Amino acid sequence: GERYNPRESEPKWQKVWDERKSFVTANDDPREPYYVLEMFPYPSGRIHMGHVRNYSMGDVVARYHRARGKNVLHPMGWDAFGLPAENAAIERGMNPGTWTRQNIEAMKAQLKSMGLSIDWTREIATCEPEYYKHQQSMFIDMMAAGLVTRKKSKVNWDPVDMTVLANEQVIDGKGWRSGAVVEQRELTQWFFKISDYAEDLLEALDGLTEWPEKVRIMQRNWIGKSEGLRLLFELVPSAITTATSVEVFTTRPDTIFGASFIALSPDHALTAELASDNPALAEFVAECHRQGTATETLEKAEKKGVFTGLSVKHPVIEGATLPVYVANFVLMDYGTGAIFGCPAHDQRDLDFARKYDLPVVPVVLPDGADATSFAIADEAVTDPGLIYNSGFLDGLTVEAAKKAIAEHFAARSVDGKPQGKVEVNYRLRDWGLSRQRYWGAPIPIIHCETCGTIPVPKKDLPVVLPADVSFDKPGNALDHHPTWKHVNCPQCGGAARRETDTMDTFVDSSWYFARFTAPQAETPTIPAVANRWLPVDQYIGGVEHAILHLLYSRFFTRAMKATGHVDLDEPFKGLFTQGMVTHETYKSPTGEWVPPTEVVVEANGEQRSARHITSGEPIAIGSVEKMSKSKKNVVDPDEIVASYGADTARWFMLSDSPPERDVQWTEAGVEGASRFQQRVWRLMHDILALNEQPKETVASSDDNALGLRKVIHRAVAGIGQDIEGLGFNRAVARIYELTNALAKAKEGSPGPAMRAALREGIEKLVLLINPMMPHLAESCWEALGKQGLVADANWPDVDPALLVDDEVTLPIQINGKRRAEITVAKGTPAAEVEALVLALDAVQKALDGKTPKKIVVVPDRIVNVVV
Ligand code: ANZ
Ligand code: ZN
Repeated sequence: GERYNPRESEPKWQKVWDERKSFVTANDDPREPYYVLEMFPYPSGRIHMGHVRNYSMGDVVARYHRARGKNVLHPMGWDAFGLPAENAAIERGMNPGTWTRQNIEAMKAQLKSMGLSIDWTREIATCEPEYYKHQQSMFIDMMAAGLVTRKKSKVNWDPVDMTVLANEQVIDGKGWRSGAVVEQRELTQWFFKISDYAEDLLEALDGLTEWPEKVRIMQRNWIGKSEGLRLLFELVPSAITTATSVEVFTTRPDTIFGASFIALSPDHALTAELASDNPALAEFVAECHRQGTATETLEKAEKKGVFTGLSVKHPVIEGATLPVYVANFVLMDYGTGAIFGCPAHDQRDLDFARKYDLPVVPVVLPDGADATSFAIADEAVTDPGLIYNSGFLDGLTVEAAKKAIAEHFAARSVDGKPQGKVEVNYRLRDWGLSRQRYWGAPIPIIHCETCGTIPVPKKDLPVVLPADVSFDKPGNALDHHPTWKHVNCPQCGGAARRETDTMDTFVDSSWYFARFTAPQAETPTIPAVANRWLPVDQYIGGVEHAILHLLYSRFFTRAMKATGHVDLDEPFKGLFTQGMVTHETYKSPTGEWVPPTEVVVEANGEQRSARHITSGEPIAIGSVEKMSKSKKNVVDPDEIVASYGADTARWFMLSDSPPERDVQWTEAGVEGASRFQQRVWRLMHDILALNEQPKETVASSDDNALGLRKVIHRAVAGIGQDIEGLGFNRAVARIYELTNALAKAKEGSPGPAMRAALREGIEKLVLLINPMMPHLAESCWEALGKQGLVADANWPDVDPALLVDDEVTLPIQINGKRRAEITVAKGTPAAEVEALVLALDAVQKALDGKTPKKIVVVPDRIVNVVV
């Protein structure tokens, strides 16, 4: 028969789906809504294999639920603002918008060639005024609702990209894009008050039962709730300050008897006061500022400090004092910006104490340790245990001691205030959204000398980015624009200035899922429509977004609720984070990375060797790594689609590994997928040639046909369950099994019942492969002479009677020893079983011509033969 030709059929079906608007979704469709969404791509220029994997999974879910009769929303758009466009524009002397829109066109064509069931009429690009206009309008609403503030703050400044970075964009003290060492600067910035929602965002994690546990843990840690004590230490009077006390925040007040020093942040008010008269301290503070604010930097840096000359009274040891230091590891924007150090039970404090020769007194005795010999070496001990060396706390557990000491300090006072106060702290900071860059949504604010900071009136929205910008000078091109920022104040009419900061691109992606529900609406959302679609039933994307994007979206949804744009808290009901696509790496004799397209790999048994495709020089096969441009181990989706077709690429992406794990792209794997496609096509033709129609029932006397029907129905039920549980690789495995069963049953000359079962099987198989290989499925469907498109067909029905396992295997014992077994229909009468057993070869042999004394058949259980 003829080979299946994906190059011909794939574009053909894509055109048919387009023309028939097969995947256009109506908001007023009465069927049950189902919203599946993959994280929208950044329009970098080309799609990569990670996208192919992500969108293949989403498409299986979308097509499956369509087939299940749901009204499926499966949209796509572009996360189109951001630095790379600006950098590319600078390099190429192009406007970032032109670059971005070209990329969108190219990538859209690539996505279309994958045959995804996307409603393209809902496409949005966050860089278009039609989109960011609504974002600006919501910013103004959020401002009115008290969810936006402007404050001076220390920011991470990327000296190469000349922009502020969020803490999360600072990796190992360096800018995530530029790699430049990040500095600290003080700037007036716009913030969303995400910290107002810290407790709610934390508590609601428990309800997100369809999220991966690891993502919930990451968010929990990011929010970083800690319950502790604010504790006042009385300063020993000194000529160098008028201050009388220092307040610290601690989560371990139970370790107070082990305290050996106090440390202030370099940014603490008292530090500043002391530094004005203390050059050594001033120099240390300056050094800390050069070090950067990123948490990671601080954690890795050597713990250092300077003694201030001050000391405090020990709050529980009569007559003792503790020295006060300024230390580089104490942050100003957490707790009170001051700590007490207990070196025995905190690693930072221990490192510090060893450096400055401070006492190390253990006060928690780990379970099983001996009080007389227990000592601290290089590692602080954080294991649970009982308090000792601690006066009235001795013998208590850590938890009990925390309570007891909190009560103790609550009852005492320093400076006329309670000495101790229980307090909850969150690590989560407000979300700084200001970016000093051109390619982002303008923050809709006007600064007037007389009236202050005024939101742009909604009738004047959008505040459109000017297209005529130049990137000659580093920094913000909006700021350099000759006219754009000069406006009249909407309030007094006087000369005023536009805000030139633009919004962090994470703002754009924090609500796009809501905009998809009514992408052309005059308002940010149509609340009734958004509420009907949201939350997204299944969201799929990379785990790299586990914290930022997902947390911001959760906050933004709450903010949209507070401002009346939606009526829900949680945007994503189901979340799935997929693994990465990996590939072997290759290196030339000179140590350069070589792309897979230039390598020929030969296998000789276990031994594999590689050479260069043209030069023939030996190539070293390296480790399997995430596909990346830097290691050149990338495979271009376009090339794969051109040579094997989209269905093959999709099938392979889904088949080889569980979706949460990494999948290794191999030539052999792709070829296997391609062969399977041909196999289905041939099988379909072979069965078609049998020229039989499926039948609803089959006589139970036709065991083989009945057996095949059971295999078919079990496959249908199992594959449905697998897809619902996102076990795509298991679904694929079952499809292979079913295909094998059909191919086997077709051998010989099947009778009419079997032919009917085969026809039923192939028709169902086509429906089952449709979510993964939709083009092949349409071609088969057409060849089988079925009405309409398989894209519109229902998921195959399962006959529950065929799922019942109605056979039993009975062990056969001869004189008490198990000699054989027999499989019969459940409930087969004893006499019938007896006859079948006696006819068995194994039984005949064991009897050796004798007649059995007795045969006992326990129906459906066991057969005993006594000779
Ligand atoms: C004394 C102590 C003893 C502490 C001990 C820990 C262990 P979490 O749990 O992450 O909230 N800390 C408080 N404010 C700080 C700041 N601004 N910069 C740096 N460190 C600060 O951490 C709370 C603990 O971190 C607090 O409890 C404090 O050290 C320190 F055996 O107090 B602890
Ligand atoms: Zn004014």
